[in-house]
Amino acid sequence: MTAMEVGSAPPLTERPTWKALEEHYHKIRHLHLRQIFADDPQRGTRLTAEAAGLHLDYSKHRVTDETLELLLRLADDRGLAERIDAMFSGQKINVTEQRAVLHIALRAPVGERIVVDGADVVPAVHAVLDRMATFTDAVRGGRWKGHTGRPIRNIVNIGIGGSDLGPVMAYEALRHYSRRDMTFRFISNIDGTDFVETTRDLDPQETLFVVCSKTFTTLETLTNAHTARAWCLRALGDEEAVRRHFVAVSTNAEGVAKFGIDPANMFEFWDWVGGRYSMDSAIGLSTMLAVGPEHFRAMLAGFHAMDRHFRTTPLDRNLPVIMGLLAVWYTDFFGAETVAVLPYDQYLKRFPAYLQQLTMESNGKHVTLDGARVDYQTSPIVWGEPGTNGQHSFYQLIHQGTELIPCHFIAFCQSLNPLDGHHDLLMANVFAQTEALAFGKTAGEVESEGTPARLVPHRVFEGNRPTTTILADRLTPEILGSLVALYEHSVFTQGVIWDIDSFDQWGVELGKALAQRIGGELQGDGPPAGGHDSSTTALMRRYLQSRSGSAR
Ligand code: G6Q
Repeated sequence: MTAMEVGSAPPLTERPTWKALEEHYHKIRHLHLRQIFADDPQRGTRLTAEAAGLHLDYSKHRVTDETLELLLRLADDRGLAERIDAMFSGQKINVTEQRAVLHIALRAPVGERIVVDGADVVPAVHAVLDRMATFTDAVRGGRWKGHTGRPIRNIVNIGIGGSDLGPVMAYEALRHYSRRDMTFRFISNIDGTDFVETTRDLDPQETLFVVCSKTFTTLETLTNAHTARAWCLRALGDEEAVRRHFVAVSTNAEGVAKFGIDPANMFEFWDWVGGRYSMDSAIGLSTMLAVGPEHFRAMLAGFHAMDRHFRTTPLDRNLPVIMGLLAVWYTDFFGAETVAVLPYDQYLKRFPAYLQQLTMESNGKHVTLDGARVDYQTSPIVWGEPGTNGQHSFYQLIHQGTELIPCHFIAFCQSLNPLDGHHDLLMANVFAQTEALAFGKTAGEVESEGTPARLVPHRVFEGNRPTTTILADRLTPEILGSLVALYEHSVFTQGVIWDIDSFDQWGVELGKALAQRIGGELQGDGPPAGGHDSSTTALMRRYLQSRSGSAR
């Protein structure tokens, strides 16, 4: 089924497959996980799946076999298998921008053929990877020298959104594998504090800036890059220094040259890579500089293993499909508004922030592919923090609040830092939390512990809180790749069900345009131009007064 055919078919909520799920939801919405587990002693092993080094336990979900069957029928009805093929074969499934969506080509092995507009893109992907590796080896080997002949010790990535969140997350996730005698930093915010605090203790002679911008027009990134240039030239005093201290990652060679970066020092990617899907393109240069080409390629192999699984495995055993369908189930039938992502690994501390963009920028959409207003909820809000820290703050609401919050627990059986006793205790918390969330504690159980009657209601846990557990042996570069690809494809699955374009981001574009206009007014001499509402005008005036020192 093509995108257009899906778009012109009956709207989602009028389809028999959707109606069947609605009816089924009303039948099982009060069914408790205590009952579901009691009815099927094998459930904990039956509702699991494995792929690309990841073990998915989805048994603690408020689903029966019938629910899963109905969700899979919905996926068939939406043409999911055909849409997966359409993505992998380079069709222009980003319909509003008329672009192919081929982050999967970034991790395709040599010899695979993926054709866009008549040309196989895989050789170009590998040519860039090879250039990145050569450059990385030169920097890490001390052969790439700064302007004064000193080796590079500090890498500063300048980028924002998709050109920042992936690199930051990947660097933190793979810090264990990174060069400890080098410093890796990230500047994204236009707030000058970000630049000043990030560069405060760095020596410009030993610092290399990697300016990452797909368009090379983004205000924050260009402003920070200009500031970095001035910072560098102030210390090194010679325009020539830019060649040794700046490289760019972009699709816009002209913009890069205009900025003054030698196009020979530019690493290319392509318009068929979305910003939030670009951490495995040249946008990952800082990651490669941190962990080396071999680990970077291992990460790509992990991505690819999950891609293969997603493309070839029947939908009922397909990890991203199962996760995507469960997200739809809670979002649209239970009315759950958020999903908590809870990595029990300190190295994944930026993973929830990365997933916020991946999920919410992709599926936070209000119209279908053909422009009709949806009458159902699209993307859930994603949030989270690493465990066990979150347990001492917001888990209270997940356990006993009035919101239903499906949670993803992500954990590794082997620690990369095995301190005596720590890891068993960390994992004990994973298992204890998912058990408590599912099964809760009844009033009878609370009473039998000798709790005074007036406290019983306060100490009851209703349970029936759904969780997904994702386990892997160790956090390796391969596993990070599989994990990210798992979420990428789960997001795609949800977008297919909702019939939306998961690959555009008009909301982001709006912000870029608005700030340009007001920025111009604030930097002009006179009072703000008219045309704003009274609140915005008053706020701008208040700001200008304070800035000129006349505010009381
Ligand atoms: C990602 C979005 C957005 C983008 C940034 C940076 O999918 O498009 O987050 O990555 O706005 O854009 P540039 O890379 O073009 O600077």
